[in-house]
Amino acid sequence: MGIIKERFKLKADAANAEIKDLLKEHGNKKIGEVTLAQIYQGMRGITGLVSETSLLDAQEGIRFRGYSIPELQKSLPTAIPNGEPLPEGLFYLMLIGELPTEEDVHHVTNVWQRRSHVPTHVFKAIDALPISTHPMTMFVVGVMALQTESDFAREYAKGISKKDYWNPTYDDVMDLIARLPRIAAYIYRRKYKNNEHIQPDGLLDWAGNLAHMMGFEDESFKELMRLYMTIHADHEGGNVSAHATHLVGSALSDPYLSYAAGMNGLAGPLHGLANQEVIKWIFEMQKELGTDNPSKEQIEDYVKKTIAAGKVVPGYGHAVLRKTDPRFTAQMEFGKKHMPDDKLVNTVWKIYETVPPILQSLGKIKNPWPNVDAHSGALLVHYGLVEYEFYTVLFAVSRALGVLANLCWDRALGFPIERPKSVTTSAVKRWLKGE
Ligand code: AMX
Repeated sequence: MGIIKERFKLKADAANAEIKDLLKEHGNKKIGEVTLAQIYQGMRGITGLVSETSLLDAQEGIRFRGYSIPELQKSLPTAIPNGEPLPEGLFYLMLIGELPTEEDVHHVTNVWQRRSHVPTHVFKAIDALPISTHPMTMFVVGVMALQTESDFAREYAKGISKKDYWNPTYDDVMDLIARLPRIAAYIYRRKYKNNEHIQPDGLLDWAGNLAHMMGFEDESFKELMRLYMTIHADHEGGNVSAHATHLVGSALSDPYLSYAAGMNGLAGPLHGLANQEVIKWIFEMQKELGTDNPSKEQIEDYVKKTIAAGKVVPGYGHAVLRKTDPRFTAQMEFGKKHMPDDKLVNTVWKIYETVPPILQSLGKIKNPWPNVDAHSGALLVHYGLVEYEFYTVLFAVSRALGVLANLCWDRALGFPIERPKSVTTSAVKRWLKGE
């Protein structure tokens, strides 16, 4: 058994015993109340899931196993001195629950390198789609084609004990994460770079290799990919992509099926697709105003026009967060360090100064502050990654780290099939009448 798998098993056994005791003693304690409004309004505020990898505080933002993004930037191993964290380290932290050493992180890099071979039929499945297909559709089709490789599905068909579900799940998770950069880069080069592909570099880390295979050799772009893959990885359990992966996994669908389901959710404009929507919205604003350097007043007018047209301002607002997203701030810091004079990046910062008071003045928006998607596109455009329909694929590669580390825990903790109760409005009316 590999060393990380062995450590995970030890941690999972200890957690299982702890949770058993916890439920024995406190299983009947009430954790909250549910109002009628909540069940009609997206279950907002209802605690109904366990997700060990990260926790979101409405004011402070995300913490991964207790560590904030700035803390991780200080304590996770990097590829270059004083560089951005390696996402391999974040995955280790989410899976094992402890900060990794340099050696642990190199080990994860090596394991993913070894497992990264993508079978030919996956590329053929992607090639069967018209070139106009959205990159997220190509991506999910690629993941689904890869499902032929599932250890879990094979072992389950043979007849595996419940106690051992975690084991082939872990192997599928490591294989799938290892192969995603190749699939993503293949889609990028097929759609935008004349179908001319770049072979992986066996000496590079996971995110560095993704940049390389996409055709970006600039060291600071590789650093951006390391940061991007780290900050987009997880946002506790209730967001659409994490919840959908967990839900489908609860039916014992294997990690490929579960992750594909989650990524279909990430492809929605209110979730992961918002990163492409932000840049599209800024490009449209620039076109309409006839300038690539709009003033605050011009931005203000454009924002008001967007809202008056019944549309949302992409990149702003959040279902849980109530302050500026620390993932936005981390990208802003990266911008200040690497491209302080970039016009588009400066426009993003001007939008940040303009939008919150306007949204606040509407009186109905719970969070007028920017989320992760408000910034990411402008950094990518700076390096020449202008094909914004591709942005959600990068988000998806990163999100694999969180939702799949979670899936390992779901199977190791023996979580059952998820099946909340639903009601009809007629049933609600009868209940209100006391019938
Ligand atoms: N622009 C304009 N209106 C907005 C808005 C925005 N950015 N954010 C929220 N609102 C509106 C809602 O549409 C809603 O209007 P309604 O009552 O007329 O239907 C009202 O304000 C109250 O919404 P809320 O409770 O504050 O937000 P929510 O929890 O229902 O939705 C979210 C959260 C993210 C879907 C929403 O803020 C939004 O649509 N934002 C823009 C899209 C976006 O950036 N999504 C990415 C989120 C992060 C991610 O998942 N990657």
